[in-house]
Amino acid sequence: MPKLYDSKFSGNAWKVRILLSRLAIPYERITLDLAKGEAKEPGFAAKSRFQRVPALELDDGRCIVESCAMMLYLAEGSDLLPADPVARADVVSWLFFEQADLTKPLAIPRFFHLRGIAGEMAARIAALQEQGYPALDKLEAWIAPREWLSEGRCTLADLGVYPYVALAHEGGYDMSRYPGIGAWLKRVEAEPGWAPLIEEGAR
Ligand SMILES: N[C@@H](CCC(=O)N[C@@H](CS)C(=O)NCC(=O)O)C(=O)O
Repeated sequence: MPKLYDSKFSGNAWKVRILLSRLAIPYERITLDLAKGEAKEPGFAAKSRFQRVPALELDDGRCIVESCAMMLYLAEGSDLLPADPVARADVVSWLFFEQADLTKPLAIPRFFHLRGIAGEMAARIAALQEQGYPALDKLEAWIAPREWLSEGRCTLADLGVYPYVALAHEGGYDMSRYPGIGAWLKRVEAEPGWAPLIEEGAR
């Protein structure tokens, strides 16, 4: 059974957990405490070369790092990742957009809020939001007249872009500006296998 190394608040790990659940793949979940520096410990660093979660350890001991690489590996052969090269490239383009344009501007302000240091980091948050809002504007322009990001159905594109957009409000983003995104988030949440970031009852 594969092992998924994650952390409680990681949107990148949430992405992979939603996919594992959607594909009904059993796995062992190992949750690290990043605040205690557990991602930097030598045992974990030997598995995850960038010393970050998520990391997916396969039965033969090989480890896949980078959430989108895990998604591509796990979704191979499923209807979430088209076989046609052009359709596949379109789906994958959203994973690149998420990593290049969305993740940091959305995740870092959230991290400052979660750590209770948003006040002292206000200038940094404002600078990140200057990058994040234009990316969200592009996402809104694309999704508002559509139901799904690619292929006219739920694909890896939607599952990959979803987590940090769904969490953006925790970083102080005003998501009321984006009704199209709001409707799309609800569609993703109604998909089979979707699970909340923190399961009900978990502490
Ligand atoms: N591009 C990477 C980003 C992974 C990442 O930034 N992980 C964060 C948590 S979401 C982490 O492990 N940080 C290490 C630390 O805080 O010590 C991915 O998509 O997997």
